[in-house]
Amino acid sequence: MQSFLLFSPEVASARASGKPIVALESTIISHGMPYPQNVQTAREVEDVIRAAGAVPATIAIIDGRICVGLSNEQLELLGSSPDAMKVSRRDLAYVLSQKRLGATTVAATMICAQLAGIEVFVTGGIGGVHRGAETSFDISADLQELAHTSVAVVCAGVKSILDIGLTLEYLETHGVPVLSVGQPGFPAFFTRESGFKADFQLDTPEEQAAFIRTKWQLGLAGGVVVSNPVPSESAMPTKEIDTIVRLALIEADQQGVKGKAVTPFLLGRIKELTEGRSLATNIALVKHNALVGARLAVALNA
Ligand code: PSU
Ligand code: MN
Repeated sequence: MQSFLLFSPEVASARASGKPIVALESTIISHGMPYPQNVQTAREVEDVIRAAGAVPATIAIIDGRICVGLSNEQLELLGSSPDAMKVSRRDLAYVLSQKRLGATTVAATMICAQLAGIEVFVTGGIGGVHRGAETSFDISADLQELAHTSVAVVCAGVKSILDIGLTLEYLETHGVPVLSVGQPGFPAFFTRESGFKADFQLDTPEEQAAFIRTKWQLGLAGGVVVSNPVPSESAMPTKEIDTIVRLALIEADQQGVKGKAVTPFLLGRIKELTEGRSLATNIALVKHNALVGARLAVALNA
């Protein structure tokens, strides 16, 4: 599997000199934001990580290789190609063997990060248990990956397109700890509060690093969710986002959207229905997560 990895010069040199590295996913670029803001944001997020003393490694599947660290041209290709496939655990072998262009989800990015020896991964929101999962069985593969793969995932919680309570129950069943930063509450992506609490509030990178190290030293494999709320000034009004999410869910149901298309459909409709205002929130929270993730990677490296 190691032979599939292709490191960018920047990431290769960080590995050689033992610098802290932060993985970034690419589905957020290809399926999460419109072009060209997606490419611009990807670059700015990488710069936030560099400024905080770590090295960014954006991960994607290109030409039969798992690329760890992307050039400007590769980011541009990924962000502007409508045929980039959304790649989760199930899809990795297909995209690699067929040499297709693939954007990695949280689950696939965790797999690739672990292969590359990267312990911290920054994203916007993770997948989870969908509303109505008791009949649809729609539970994101991200949650099973968190159960097994030893990577810390910094996110702004999960969107209320999901059943947040059931998502947290699922994580508890699989022994995945959910940390929060700066508040006891588990955030809901666009808003700072979901109405649910995280398991443990750990505010400093040193405390977070000590927790994560201890978990893995105990032989307790699997991920850790580090939930970091969107900065107050960029949060969306709860009422507005609730109304829009309800509308988007009804449309998905009426149009019979199924399987891996569900999450991108809902994300896309939210963007349209908020007339782009959700995009500003999305960009702000990813950058804030990048800062928290970079500091965590530095602390883990110390
Ligand atoms: N949730 C978000 N933004 C995203 C995603 C989820 O708020 O961009 C993307 C991530 O790549 C995540 C994937 O891993 O969607 C989950 O898709 P699914 O629900 O099909 O597992
Ligand atoms: Mn799904």
